[in-house]
Amino acid sequence: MQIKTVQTQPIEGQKPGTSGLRKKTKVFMGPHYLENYVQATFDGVGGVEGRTLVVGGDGRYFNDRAIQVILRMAAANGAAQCIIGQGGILSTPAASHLIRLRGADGGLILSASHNPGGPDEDFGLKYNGPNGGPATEGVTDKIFARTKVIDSYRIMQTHEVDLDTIGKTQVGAMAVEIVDPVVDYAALMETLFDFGKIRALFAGGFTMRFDAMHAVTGPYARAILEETLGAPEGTVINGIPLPDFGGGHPDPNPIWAKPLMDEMYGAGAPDFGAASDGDGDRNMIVGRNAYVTPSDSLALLAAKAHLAPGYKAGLAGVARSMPTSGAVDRVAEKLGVACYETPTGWKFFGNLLDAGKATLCGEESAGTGSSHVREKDGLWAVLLWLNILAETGQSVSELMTDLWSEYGRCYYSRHDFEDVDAAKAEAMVAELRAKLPSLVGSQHAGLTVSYADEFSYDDPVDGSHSAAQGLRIGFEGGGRAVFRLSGTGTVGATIRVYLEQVETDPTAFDQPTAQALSKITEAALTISDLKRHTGRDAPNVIT
Ligand code: VG1
Ligand code: CO
Repeated sequence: MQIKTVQTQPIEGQKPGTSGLRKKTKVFMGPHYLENYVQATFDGVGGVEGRTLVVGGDGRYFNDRAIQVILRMAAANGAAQCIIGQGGILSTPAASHLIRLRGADGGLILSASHNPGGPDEDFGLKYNGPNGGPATEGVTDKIFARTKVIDSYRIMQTHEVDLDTIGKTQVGAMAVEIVDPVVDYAALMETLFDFGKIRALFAGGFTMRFDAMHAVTGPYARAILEETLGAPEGTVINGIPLPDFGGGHPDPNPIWAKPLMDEMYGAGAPDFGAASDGDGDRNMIVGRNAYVTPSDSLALLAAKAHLAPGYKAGLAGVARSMPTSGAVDRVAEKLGVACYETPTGWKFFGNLLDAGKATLCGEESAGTGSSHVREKDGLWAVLLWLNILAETGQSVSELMTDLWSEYGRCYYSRHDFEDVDAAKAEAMVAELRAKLPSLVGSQHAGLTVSYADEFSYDDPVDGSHSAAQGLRIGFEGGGRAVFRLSGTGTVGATIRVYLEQVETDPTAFDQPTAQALSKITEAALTISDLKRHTGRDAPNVIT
């Protein structure tokens, strides 16, 4: 067993985005690419000598081989121990929990989340810190700085580790422990929710469909929903993680989880439907004939979390990403707790959770989570919903109608323009940024602009400043349009346009979303001149 120092050169484009580094799988598999980034990560976090790391991924193509490389590099860099999910599997929230539970110094999570997987699709790698959360901006800046100057990496030349057998082994002097990926996570869930009540709900004939989308949540959902809570076998569909996710996008929204949507809106629909994404940190919630927008789901969970044992003392505060609708703000106001607005990406919630300023956090992109880990958590959200359904005896649509009657309905939609020429997307943003000050008071599609600004964030805990986090345009009457460029794509640029309109008249709660948002949509497209810049008439995906 020999430690080898391999000469390398900086490789372009290793800049972590919203959630770690994401690239085409073949780019990651290219000469020195993965190795460079892993060494830059180790260097960027101050070295891993004597440290304990958690390692696991969503099971996508290249997951297992990349883990072998990471293990040999961790050993060569002097790490004391690596804890790995059996088969190389760990959902993002389970990895976050394991880091915290075992007091590890950090972890490497292999995933490109909702991006498709396979040799011609996407791969990703992110570093999480000792609190179990995604590396902060400060840490990712250091990692990125290393990628630009790196000239060598260290790797041990040794045998492969058997990732499939639970137990302890060694790579050189480094201890390796293969653990069951589900057990610790399931035990945590049992401390938060009333499993007895949920079990009784299923025993009483309540029906559910959980679409794991051939991704990492399958084993977790089967163990918890079917084996522990007694939901009938077949409740979980697409429950075996596949390297290419069955050829789909493991993105839990009405577009990519269409079969589930069809079932929930068809004859004989179950009482409750849910789906999760590639790495298990997102969730989609849908009742019988009742899709719940992620922003509304966050509001409902905030309003009712006290019904679950883990949250019976109430919430310290809530937090949402800036583009997420203001529905949760209204709930927080009534609860008398603080509501924080952060940039997109879970890394910004970590400090608020660590400092005890927030208990629940969420994003419009179907991420919801709490202080139990430092990542968003798909199955956790589903279990909190189940606990609320069991306690109230109400249906999903009844719960939502009650929420809207009390707080108003925030109509919400996100329009994604994918694979736009990056220069054109940047030009659109630059032009819009320049004209923001002149927009106030102007009229578009019959709506008057009440404010227009660029969102930036001052972290209330560590004082760090994050600039240029999205352009916001508010309209008189409570409407809002937000523009930002995605930081998770691997091809060209994706322009996200977020549209929102609050409706407080209960007789207008049954409008189709597109209709309720038609004026805001028109105003957003006119103001940004999106078509002239990009040549696009319509978004690729509307959620
Ligand atoms: C997207 C979502 C964002 C989420 C991020 C990572 O980022 O909009 O809300 O935090 O994905 O989620 P972007 O930059 O493409 O808009 V996941 O499930 O990848 O870890
Ligand atoms: Co994800």
